[in-house]
Amino acid sequence: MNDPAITPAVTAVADDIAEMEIRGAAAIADAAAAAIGEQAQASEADTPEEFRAEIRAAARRLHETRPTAVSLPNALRYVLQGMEGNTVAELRDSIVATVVEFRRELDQAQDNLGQIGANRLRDGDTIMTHCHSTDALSCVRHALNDGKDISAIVKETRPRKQGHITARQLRDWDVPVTLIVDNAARRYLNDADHVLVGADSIAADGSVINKIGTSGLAVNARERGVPIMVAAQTLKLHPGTMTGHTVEIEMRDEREVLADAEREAVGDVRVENPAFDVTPPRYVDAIVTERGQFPPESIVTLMRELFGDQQNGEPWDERS
Ligand code: RI2
Repeated sequence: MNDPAITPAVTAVADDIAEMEIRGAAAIADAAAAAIGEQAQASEADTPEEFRAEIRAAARRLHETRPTAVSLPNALRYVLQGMEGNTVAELRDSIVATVVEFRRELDQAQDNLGQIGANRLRDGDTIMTHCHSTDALSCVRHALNDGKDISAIVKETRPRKQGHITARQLRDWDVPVTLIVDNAARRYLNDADHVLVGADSIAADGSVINKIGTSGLAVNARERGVPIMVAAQTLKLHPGTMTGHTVEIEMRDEREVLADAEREAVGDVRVENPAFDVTPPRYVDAIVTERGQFPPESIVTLMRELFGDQQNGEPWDERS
């Protein structure tokens, strides 16, 4: 049998995720789910078997792009588990409907967690942010809607400077923003009432896997007595960690760290560029989800409820 046909739309989305043209754990999940929907609609499969094989191949292609944000496999699993029917038309319709439902739930979850997170913020508070997280910003948006004045100290977030996206968004909402380089974070923690970050994955023990630099920020914040709040919808909970697996930390290209001219000037050194790090649960005060807020040590209870204890392979695995 020939390799299953993957549509150009799926390939384009996969490339955009790998290159971080599409980035952020929720955005990646949303784009991947939508791409499976496009695959379903564009499929020219003649048989249900052929159609299923195409969908599985498209999911594998999307899955292999970035390894750390579990929202990606969680989204793909959601959509593929919604695939049902005995004909190509039925299978297609079920996928398209599941993608619509997935997006609705994603938006709803972000909105709900935003309200829960906003309740932790008081009028006049200053937050310190790291990277750009739509879940974290949802908390700020709700606090503003509730009439609270919020100010922000925004970390630049080397090497890709996603802090600029956060700064722009907050300014659009008329939030006073102070942009700082990452190295200045400890100094400015004196002025912060909360550290507010997102997450790419949450492990069963409550560890938070987020943009590189989060763990150092959390340790410093704890030392200064500044509470650390992680905004993460349940799509970020990593079911594999319940069965003892660890979360793979993505290592990205050295060209994100050194431009070509800088590379030459620096000479023959090894450059490492991890995209994420792991913040142990003892440095996190609350994980805010759409299902409520949890001390990190109790997140496993929610994970068991949502995923059960067992994982039996993935719906995109090749079958004989
Ligand atoms: P939302 C980002 O990763 C950041 O680590 C951010 O905290 C996280 O995704 C969650 O983003 P990257 O894609 O889902 O910039 O909250 O490497 O938008």
